[in-house]
Amino acid sequence: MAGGPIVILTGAGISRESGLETFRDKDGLWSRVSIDEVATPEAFARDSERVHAFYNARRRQLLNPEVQPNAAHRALAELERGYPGDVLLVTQNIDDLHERGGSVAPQHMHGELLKARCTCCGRTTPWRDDLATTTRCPACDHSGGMRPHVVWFGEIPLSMERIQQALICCELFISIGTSGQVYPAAGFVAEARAAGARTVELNLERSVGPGLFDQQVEGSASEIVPAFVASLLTVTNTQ
Ligand code: BV8
Repeated sequence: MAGGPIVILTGAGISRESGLETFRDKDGLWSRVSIDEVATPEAFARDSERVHAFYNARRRQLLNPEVQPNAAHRALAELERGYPGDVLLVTQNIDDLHERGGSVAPQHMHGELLKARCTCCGRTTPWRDDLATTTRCPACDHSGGMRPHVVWFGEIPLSMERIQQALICCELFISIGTSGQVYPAAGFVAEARAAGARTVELNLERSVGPGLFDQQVEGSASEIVPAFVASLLTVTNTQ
C-alpha cells in the first residue's frame, strides 16, 4: 500500500496527556456533568448561562500555557509532511492541539472551542474569551445570540461530505484515542473497512472486540502514535 490515501480519526484520548480530560473514562467529563445539561441545543435553550459556564471553563483550561500538544499530535503532523499520499485528519476534539502540533487542516467534525458562532447572522468568529448571553456578535452587532461553535448531540457534524468521500477511497484507516461510542464518527471504521481499507486502532484500551480493526495497538498515545508513524513512514518510503 505504498502511498495509498489515509484517513485518521482522533478523539479525546489523544489530548489526555496534554492535560485535557476525556469524556467516558472513569474520571471523565461525563462522569461529573450530564450531556443533557450542557451538550444539546435543548440544554442551551433551557439554560444558556449553564452551558456557557461549561464551555468557558474548558476554553480557559485549553488556553492555560501548561496545556501543550504532545508527541502524538506532533507525530501526526510529521506523517502529513512525510507521507507520499493523501492524509485526511478528522478529529472529534474541539481543542486546537492538532493545529498547534503542526497539522495543516484537521477536520473538526464536532466544532472548535476557540470559535464562537452567532445564531442570528450565522458568522463564526475566532474566540478566546468567555461567552455570555450578553455577548455581542462582532459581525452583526446583535447581542444574545452567540454560542460556542461546537456540534452538540442531535446536531449535524461538520465536514461530513468531505469525510465520507475520503472514507470510500482510503486504503488505511487509523483510529486514535476514541471509545467509538458517538455516531457518526463511531461508524467510520466500518465504512472504511467496507471500502477495502486496512483498519488500525491506537488506544489506551481496545474500544471494540475483534472484527472491525485489523490491528489494535494498546498504550498511551504519546508513545504508540510516534512509533506507529515511524514504522509507517519507513515502510512506505523504502518501497
Ligand atoms: C448526529 C462536542 C445526525 C462538544 C460531542 C438519540 C438522540 C439523538 C441522537 C442520537 C441518539 N442516539 C444516537 C444518537 C446519535 C448521537 C450519538 O452518537 N449519541 C451517542 C451518545 C449514542 N450523535 C449525535 O447526536 C451526532 N449528530 O447524529 O446527527 C446526523 C448524523 C450524520 C449525518 C447527518 C445527521 C452529534 C455528536 C456530536 C456530539 N458532540 N462533542 C464537546 O466536546 O463538548 S461528542 C463528544 O464525544 C466529544 O466530541 C468526544 O470527542 C466524542 C467522542 O468521545 P471520545 O473522543 O471517544 O472520548 P471518550 O472519553 O469517549 O474516549 C476516550 C478514549 O481515549 C477511550 O477509549 C480511552 O481508553 C482512550 N484514552 C484515554 N487516555 C488515553 C487514551 N488513548 C490513548 N492515550 C491516552 N493517554
